[in-house]
Amino acid sequence: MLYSPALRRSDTIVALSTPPGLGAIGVVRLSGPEAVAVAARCFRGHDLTQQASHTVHVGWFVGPGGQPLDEVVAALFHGPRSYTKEDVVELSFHGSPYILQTALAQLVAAGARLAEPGEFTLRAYLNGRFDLTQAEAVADLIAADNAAAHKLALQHLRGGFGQALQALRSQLVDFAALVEVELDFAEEDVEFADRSQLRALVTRALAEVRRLAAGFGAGNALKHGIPTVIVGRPNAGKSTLLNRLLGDDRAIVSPVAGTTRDVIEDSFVLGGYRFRLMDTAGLRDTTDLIEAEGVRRSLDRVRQAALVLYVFDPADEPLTQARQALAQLPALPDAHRLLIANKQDISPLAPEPDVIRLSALQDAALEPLTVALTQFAEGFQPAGVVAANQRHADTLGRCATQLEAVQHALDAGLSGELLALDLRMALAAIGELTGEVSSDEVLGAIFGKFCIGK
Ligand SMILES: Nc1nc2c(ncn2[C@@H]2O[C@H](COP(=O)(O)OP(=O)(O)OP(=O)(O)O)[C@@H](O)[C@H]2O)c(=O)[nH]1
Ligand SMILES: [Mg+2]
Repeated sequence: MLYSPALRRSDTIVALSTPPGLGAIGVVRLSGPEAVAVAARCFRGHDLTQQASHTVHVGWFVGPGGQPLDEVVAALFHGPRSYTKEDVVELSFHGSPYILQTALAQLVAAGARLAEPGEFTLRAYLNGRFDLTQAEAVADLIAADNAAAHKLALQHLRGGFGQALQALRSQLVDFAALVEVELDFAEEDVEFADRSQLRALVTRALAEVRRLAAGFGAGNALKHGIPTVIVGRPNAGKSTLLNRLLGDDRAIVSPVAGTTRDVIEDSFVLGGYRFRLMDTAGLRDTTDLIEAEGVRRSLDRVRQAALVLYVFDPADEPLTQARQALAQLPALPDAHRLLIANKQDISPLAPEPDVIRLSALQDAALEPLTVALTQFAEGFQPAGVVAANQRHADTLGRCATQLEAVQHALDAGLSGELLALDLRMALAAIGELTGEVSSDEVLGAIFGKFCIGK
């Protein structure tokens, strides 16, 4: 869906802001120039059009045929001191789907239009309440289902992400203007824009863009779960461990070596962090085609994981061999590797500093492992604010390319015209990130993902 915000911003919009279905309370929200007037038309009590901002009023909402529908509380927020910076009215009803549907229809009849998904937040953005990365953070905040994702969204909502770039962008704008002025004096061969200062600024912007982009993997992992793979030889108890961590009988467990063939994936939250856990086929040389494919897939997951859990049964695989196998796995250079000696109830191992010993089958709590997992997650937190979604990562990539082009233009002493062009493109890329430069298409893609009423 494409937005044409300019056409629609004069509309007064209405939507249910609480989840559909039965609830103690259901909130219907109005925003726009006619918000108070529309609400007042359906409200018996104080004349809402005569009340001060930031006040609440108890009264009756009048339904079809002038019949009272429900006793409600109306909260008034006059723009710009509201979420959308427009006049906003929030009506709290008893949470009956019948009442709420009827009320919505009544408010539409009284002059409001049903809101599109994310339209309240779109307006807040268009009215300058926050930049685009903050608007996106509102959606992330609502979707956050663990403490780490919540913290990340909150950082973005506070504006940490856009602000640093906005500051750099406005300095670059000044330089771009100076370079363009030079073009007007091309004959006279003057330089208004100090090239070494410009270079330092571009270097700083590039460093910031790269830092934000580098954190994307971590930011994304915190949102969707830290990719954690369980590997080891067949029968080591990998699937048993997965089931225990998930608290669910997700994977088939059997004494037959080679039970798991495909990757089994699910996520769980531990200590406020989400882990995306993958159980894999046991690693061994095999002539069985299907099992060999399973092993190939296991190694594929190892290559993508931030955390590799190597499970072994000391009775089947001596410690030194397990250590070696773990070290030889094709994991990412910064992936964290943990060695887990399983089946301690039947094949006990003496304590070793690099080994977590447990019995996935017997232990009431998997304490040493859960402690290690939480510790890892804490250390995994990216420093400062980082890119959190694919759009940010893509746009940051383009910013970096454009800034590198500016750097190159400066190094090569290219003409003012070319430099000005590169600068303009770099500015456009940064502006796209913060929303200073935005197209309806971008806005549609972002706000279309919101729920209605936000
Ligand atoms: N005694 C004991 N048995 C265990 C423990 N963990 C797993 N087992 C048993 O070991 C056998 C293999 O367990 P699985 O979880 O299927 O092993 P796996 O590593 O997933 O095996 P594959 O899928 O074949 O690679 C099953 O019979 C489990 O019940 C444990 O801590 N103690
Ligand atoms: Mg298995």
